[in-house]
Amino acid sequence: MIIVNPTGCLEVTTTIYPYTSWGVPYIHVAFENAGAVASGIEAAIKALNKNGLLKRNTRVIAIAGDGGTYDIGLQALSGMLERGHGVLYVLYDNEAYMNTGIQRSGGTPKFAKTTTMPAGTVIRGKIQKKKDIMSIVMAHHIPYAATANVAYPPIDLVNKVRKALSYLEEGPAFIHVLAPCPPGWGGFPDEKMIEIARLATETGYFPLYEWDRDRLIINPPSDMYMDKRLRKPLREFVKAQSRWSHVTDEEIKELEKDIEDFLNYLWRLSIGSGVPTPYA
Ligand SMILES: Cc1ncc(C[n+]2csc(CCOP(=O)(O)OP(=O)(O)O)c2C)c(N)n1
Ligand SMILES: [Mg+2]
Repeated sequence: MIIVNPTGCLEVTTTIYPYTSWGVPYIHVAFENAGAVASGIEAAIKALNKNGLLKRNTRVIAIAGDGGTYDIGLQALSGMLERGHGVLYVLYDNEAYMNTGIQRSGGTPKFAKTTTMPAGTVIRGKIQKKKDIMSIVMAHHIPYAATANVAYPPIDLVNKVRKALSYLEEGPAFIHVLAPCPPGWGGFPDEKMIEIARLATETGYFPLYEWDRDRLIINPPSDMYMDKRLRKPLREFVKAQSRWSHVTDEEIKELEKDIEDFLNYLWRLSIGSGVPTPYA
């Protein structure tokens, strides 16, 4: 495999000169062009294979942050998806530009405070909702897209990566992974990171689902949490983090309503897929 990684926390923590954590070919690219560079590498591998100069099926995996994907890299990503390059693109979403000091991104959720959207009495943190990046990706009708969460590595995340790689002959695959940033989200020690990540799914805030050849499948345990009664209260997730320490009960209700609406939207998409969700 060849890894393509734009600037961000993953790059700064794994490539500190003169060391590297990568045991495979790795290319560091600019913030905005992971999709374009990955496309070029994939096309080159195809051409070399065709000419008999390479006799291997080398896979190309791009791994980029939310800033590099929702915002500055979106055009390059869309081009890659639209041209149908057989690349796995992994978005690790820590919900802000963390490497440069917690600036808001399109992936930052509503009311979360960042250094560029601090919370006061008038502005309550981020004004806008988190961008629905999965729907944007799904609109390209690529063979495979999925959400995943670092709290569920086996079986869910690992299986999704395997499945995504097995689809690359057909075209691009995309995995959107929620990855909490303890210093950026604040209010909990590093060792609670996985617990916080799990709460994101248990409260319905970050549901797990797959877009598998144009069918939407809601995955366990999210399928269970489609039933409001089985979801954990959103407050448990929100109040554990200092980025939301200022939010009022009314504001939590507003966030809950957005979750309810989004889960209903997912449910409606999944109905047509022929894979019924048990608890909706
Ligand atoms: C064109 C450009 N603008 C700004 C930067 C500075 N910069 C480097 S990393 C980064 C934030 C990356 O955010 P994200 O993609 O979410 O990754 P994270 O740091 O959160 O892992 C910024 C703004 C840059 N490298 N290039
Ligand atoms: Mg980020």
